[in-house]
Amino acid sequence: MSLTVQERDAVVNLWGKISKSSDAIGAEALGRMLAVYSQTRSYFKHWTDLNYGSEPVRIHSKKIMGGINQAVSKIDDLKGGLSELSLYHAFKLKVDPANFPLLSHCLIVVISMMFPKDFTPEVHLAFDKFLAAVTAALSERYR
Ligand code: HNI
Repeated sequence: MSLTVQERDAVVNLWGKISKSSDAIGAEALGRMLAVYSQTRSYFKHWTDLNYGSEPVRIHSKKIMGGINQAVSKIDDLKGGLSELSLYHAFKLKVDPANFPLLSHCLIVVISMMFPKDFTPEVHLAFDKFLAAVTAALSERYR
């Protein structure tokens, strides 16, 4: 499910506009994932506070958004670009890849709320496809 040239450009263009807010986007999205899909909390039991707005959530969300930033910069080779991160989630963290779409969904919700003018239906579609490709790339090294 590869992105068309127009979709690719729409993602890169959106990211150019919103990435300066990536700390805020990430903290909101991760906080929501942990609140709404509470089964995801099981991977973060070692944190002192998993609640929305907490320090560990804010710190970790920066790492996740670093991963999204890396994905945008490797948009033409997501499988190669995210290979190490996929291996890490598969064999070190043992995160069930069924969780990746849950975070993707929270990211879509938060970006659409924070950037309603930029998040047109076309951009929404392109970004959704991009996150599905990120999920596929992150799931690639599980086997
Ligand atoms: Ni994920 C660590 C990126 C989804 C559970 N994760 C990271 C790191 C990055 C990252 C980057 C830090 C790596 C390092 O330290 O070298 N994670 C991403 C991205 C996505 C994602 C880009 C999806 C778009 N991770 C998820 C999901 C879960 C998840 C959906 C579980 C529900 N990730 C983890 C855990 C860690 C982690 C657990 C280690 C956290 C810690 O504090 O030890």
